[in-house]
Amino acid sequence: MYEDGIPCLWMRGGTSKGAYFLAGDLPADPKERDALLLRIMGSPDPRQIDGIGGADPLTSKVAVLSPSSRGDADVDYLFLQVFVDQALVSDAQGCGNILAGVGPAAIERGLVKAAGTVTPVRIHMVNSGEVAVAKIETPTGRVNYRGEMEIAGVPGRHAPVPLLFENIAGSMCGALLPTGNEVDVIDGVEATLIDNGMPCVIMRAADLGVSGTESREELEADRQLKNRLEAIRLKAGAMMNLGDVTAASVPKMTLISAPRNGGAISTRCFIPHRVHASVGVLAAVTIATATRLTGSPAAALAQPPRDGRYLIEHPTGTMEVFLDVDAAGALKGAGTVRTARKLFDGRVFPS
Ligand code: NQM
Repeated sequence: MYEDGIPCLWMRGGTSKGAYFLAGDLPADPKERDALLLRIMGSPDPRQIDGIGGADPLTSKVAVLSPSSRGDADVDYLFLQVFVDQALVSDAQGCGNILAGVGPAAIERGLVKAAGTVTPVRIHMVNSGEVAVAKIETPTGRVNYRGEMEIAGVPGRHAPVPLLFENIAGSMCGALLPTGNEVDVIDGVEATLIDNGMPCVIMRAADLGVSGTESREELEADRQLKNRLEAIRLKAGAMMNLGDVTAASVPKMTLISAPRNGGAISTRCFIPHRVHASVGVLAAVTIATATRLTGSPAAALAQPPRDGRYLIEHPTGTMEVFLDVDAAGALKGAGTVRTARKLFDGRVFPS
């Protein structure tokens, strides 16, 4: 089977890279589909040498696109995290970086027609059931990837892809604060268990014995820290209505400290076992949201936003997110700007 390969678009979305498929080109049965994706990516293997995955969770991602099942969206987007060194594929989270490539991919594949200079694409994020709007430059009726937008963690400049989110609070956990508390104490560590688009556990880096300025490599080498975080994560997962998260890529374990480069807050994010090279889009929105909760450890460390804009500091720079808050202080929506690039369009051959 699959002697002729499977149509596959390999794209960078924000600071991630992944394989974009049409649902109709993959098996309908999720078990069969996941087994196939593991073979395509080359997992489980820390080097993913026999597959197209990049040996990093940020480059071992899949977007499955289909015509939208809903009247209020143009395209359905199911995100799947293919673990690198375990035979696991998880749909327990969305991905705001891979989302940046969904609008372009939907236009490339004819699921959405380019309409004018900028084509708004309404994307149903199947993982959470919410809709995001991406604005894609289509000046000549085709996607334009070239431009002047620079994002931290990606060399060069590209066309901007603005992303807007609505109603993402409680996307995977049922409520913004699934425990009902702004702060809980797990294994003696104060933590905000929060989901404004991404389930996150937000803790002071200092409470875990680190400064929060360490590099990705330094933190990943700290076995004691990783064991402590995993023990907290397993407890937090159950408290966040996520059940047993042993095999899930959520919640994201986020260490925060005071900003150092003029931003709102500094972050180091375990996703959940490797450290993010920057920060996830929906994770950044969720972290910004936590800074608004007076009981959260994030509030005391954070600097106030400028015009609703929060600069989230991360290991390779900053990500700007915007929170739309009404006069009563209620969150209405969120947004950010990413870029995306079509890298390769072809057929992939599973082993
Ligand atoms: O939070 C990685 C990424 C993500 C997730 C991760 C993301 C988001 O690609 O929206 O984008 O946290 O596993 O940056």
